[in-house]
Amino acid sequence: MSDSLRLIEQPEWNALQTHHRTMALCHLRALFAKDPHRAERFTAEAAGWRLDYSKNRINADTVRLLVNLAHACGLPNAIAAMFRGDVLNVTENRPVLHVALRNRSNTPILVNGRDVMPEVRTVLQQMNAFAQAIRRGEWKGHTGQAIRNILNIGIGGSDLGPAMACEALRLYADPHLRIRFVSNVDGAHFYEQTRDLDPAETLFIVASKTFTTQETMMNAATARAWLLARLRDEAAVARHFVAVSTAEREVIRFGIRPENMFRFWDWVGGRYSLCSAIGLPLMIAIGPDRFEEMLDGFHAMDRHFAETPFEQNLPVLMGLLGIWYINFFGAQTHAVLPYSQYLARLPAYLQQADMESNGKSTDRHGRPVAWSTGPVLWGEPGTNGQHAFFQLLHQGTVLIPADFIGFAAPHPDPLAARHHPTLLANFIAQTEALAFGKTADEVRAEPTPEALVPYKTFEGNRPTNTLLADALTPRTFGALIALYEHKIFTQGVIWDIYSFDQWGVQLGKVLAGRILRELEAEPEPPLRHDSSTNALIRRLRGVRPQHS
Ligand code: G6Q
Repeated sequence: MSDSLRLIEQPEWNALQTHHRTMALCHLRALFAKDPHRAERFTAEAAGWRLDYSKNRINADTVRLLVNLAHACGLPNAIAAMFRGDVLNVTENRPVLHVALRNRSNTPILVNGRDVMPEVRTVLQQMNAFAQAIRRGEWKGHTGQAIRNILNIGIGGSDLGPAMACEALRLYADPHLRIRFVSNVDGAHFYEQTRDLDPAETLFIVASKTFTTQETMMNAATARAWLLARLRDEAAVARHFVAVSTAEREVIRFGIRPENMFRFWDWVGGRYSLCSAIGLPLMIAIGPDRFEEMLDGFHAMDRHFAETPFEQNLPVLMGLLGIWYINFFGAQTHAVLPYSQYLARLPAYLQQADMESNGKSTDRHGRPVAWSTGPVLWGEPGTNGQHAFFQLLHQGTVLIPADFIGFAAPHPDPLAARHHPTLLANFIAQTEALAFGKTADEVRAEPTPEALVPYKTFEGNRPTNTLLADALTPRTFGALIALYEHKIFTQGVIWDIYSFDQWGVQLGKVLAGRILRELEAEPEPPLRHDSSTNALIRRLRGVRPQHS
């Protein structure tokens, strides 16, 4: 995009506005009736995934105009710049190179003229050796017992990815190992995650890029106290703590040996770090081979994103469809609905990936944006959501585009497999119902008393994407996460915002530091906040435990 023309001044944007006036009046019923090949026309495949986007309020012109916009906004150059290692995270002066973490080709990737691939491979080997030692029971705790419990202590990007992935790939995990996650600074989280564990067979992974994050450092200190209270020997720390970080000095200061530290680099953003050493709990759970299969899946989607024309490019298409609804239909939220219990944490993970990346209101020239950017992303696994919030999707007053994610193959357990046709029937039925609804005449013909007809009528015309893979494997899982990462990238480029910083989380952190001092200081210091904040601080100073 040229400096002089902002997004909404582009002729390609205006063309979409004009086109929207026509499309806003079209119903999906009519679009499907007109074109018997519509499903085929609007389906694309990559890296084990099939995206059917035919149940969207689009025609061939919509796709053409959206692709034109992507070109006008410089998406091809932006993709090339990311893979080249350019400094895309300008406000933090860093390249954005999560694609290097799963670069399975022999192509070098340069940061400041230096190939980062040898270091990436070295850390993967270090993780591999460590994961094998734990899985084989060779890594012993301080008292000589094998490790059975792994607790990851981290938050945000150092928690959500591995926590979501361990759940997603549970079927592939070693059932003898318990992998748990502690993130919240609420001490109840640590307490509940450890109360039934024996410290002698517990290993803590302290995962923090900066190794200064308040919550993580507090949980790590508590973990240390918990361990030493039972094992009563400082030397135990070396056998029960490892670190994943970029900050060696802080790691050593905590008492973790450098050889027990797994490194990553400042060019890996927290919410894009699952393929780095942040994935260590996952590698321990599923083993190095499965972890590498996951990296292969990520890489396959990376190549697809970098090399495929936009008309067949899954992340680009999904990004553009999001732009279509957010910027032209005024949608403010986007639902992600996996029809897989294993993907229960996917919406929470994508909430961070998407909302922390594209929840911005300043453009890349420091000006306020004059268009909507990232939506509220939310969701729950199907079929649970159907019995909860789907009412609003079907008959509410807001337009909510939704992604339905499903898998063809049944669960390998024969009893669980018997559920699969029912799961799939619901998966398919929902997108059909959302698109086509039910007319008043159809309701009347049921027959239905006239007074109830308006309540039982479904307008339809509610857009969905269907994402389908053969099975949830490490490979398809990796490809799915990369798909969403690149969708987010696509949208950030078009909205002309910096997707890889997160200044919006700073202010609250700074204020919390000040308020903590005010809560704990004796006597009460002068409070100079507003009257609400002052009153809350006074009310909560010196509160003691109340539970018996
Ligand atoms: C992610 C964010 C943020 C970060 C956490 C944890 O993109 O930067 O969620 O991951 O604040 O930070 P540390 O890893 O430094 O503890």
